[in-house]
Amino acid sequence: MEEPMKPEDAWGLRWAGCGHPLAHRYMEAACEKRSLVILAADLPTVEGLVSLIEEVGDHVVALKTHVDMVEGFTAEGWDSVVTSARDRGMLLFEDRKFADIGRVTATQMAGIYDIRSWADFVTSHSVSGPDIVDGIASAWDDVKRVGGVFLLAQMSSRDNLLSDGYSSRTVAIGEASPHVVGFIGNGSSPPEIEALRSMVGVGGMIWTPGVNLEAAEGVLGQRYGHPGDAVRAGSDGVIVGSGIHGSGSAGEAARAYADASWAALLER
Ligand code: BMP
Repeated sequence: MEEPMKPEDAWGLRWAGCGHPLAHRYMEAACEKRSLVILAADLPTVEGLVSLIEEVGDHVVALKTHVDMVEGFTAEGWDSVVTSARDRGMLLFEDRKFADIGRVTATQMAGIYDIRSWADFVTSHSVSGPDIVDGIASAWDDVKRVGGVFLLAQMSSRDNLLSDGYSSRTVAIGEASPHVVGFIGNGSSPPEIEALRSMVGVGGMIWTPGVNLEAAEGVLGQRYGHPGDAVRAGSDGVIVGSGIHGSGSAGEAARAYADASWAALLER
């Protein structure tokens, strides 16, 4: 196997600019797999998730989950998903999109799914203000783990309410917190990603859903752009769901997204 590229060479300013240790873990893993793919593993069963992880493991850097989507959830079943992802070198990213006050959010990190005990990253809205981030971080503190928060600065769904002003205030909340590792941007629109990158500067991750190699539109208002265009516009991670799990061969699709995203990183 080829030697992985040094992360400082592949990532340039982003490596030095993103001080969070989990951002560094992500960038290192991306170099090992030559991929910026975050798999949106939107499947309803543990068995389906584990077999998808096994199929795409070589090309996926982080596993994005919606744990509350799993039918018949049990802690043991979920543990097999977590173990399988970790065995294949993936970081775990729970797309919980927290939005409550800080105190309640801290309790939602525990509870039945105990997100704080296995997730390396979570998503959060910023609509309730900055304290939500401290609520999330306090839950990780309680189990002596470190995690990183991605704030939703933009969305890929049509007619969403996240205006430019909302995005820039979200970025300001993120910049003020050591727990925020980056932002979710709209992967379907390179100009929007460029605008977000200019707000964020070099020192924050931008990960983008709304990415597909074939489709321009998804169901129920989802919009798509090309993974290479997203990365060239300033995205550091392409979040891909149906483009991989909905294709005839998930393994081959994951490789295609990995190749497109990695080539674009090396171009920029
Ligand atoms: P797909 O590639 O199948 O359209 O899936 C996209 C994934 O990204 C979903 O899991 C969804 O929850 C998430 N997502 C999104 O599509 N747009 C956003 O603005 C934010 C998201 O988290």
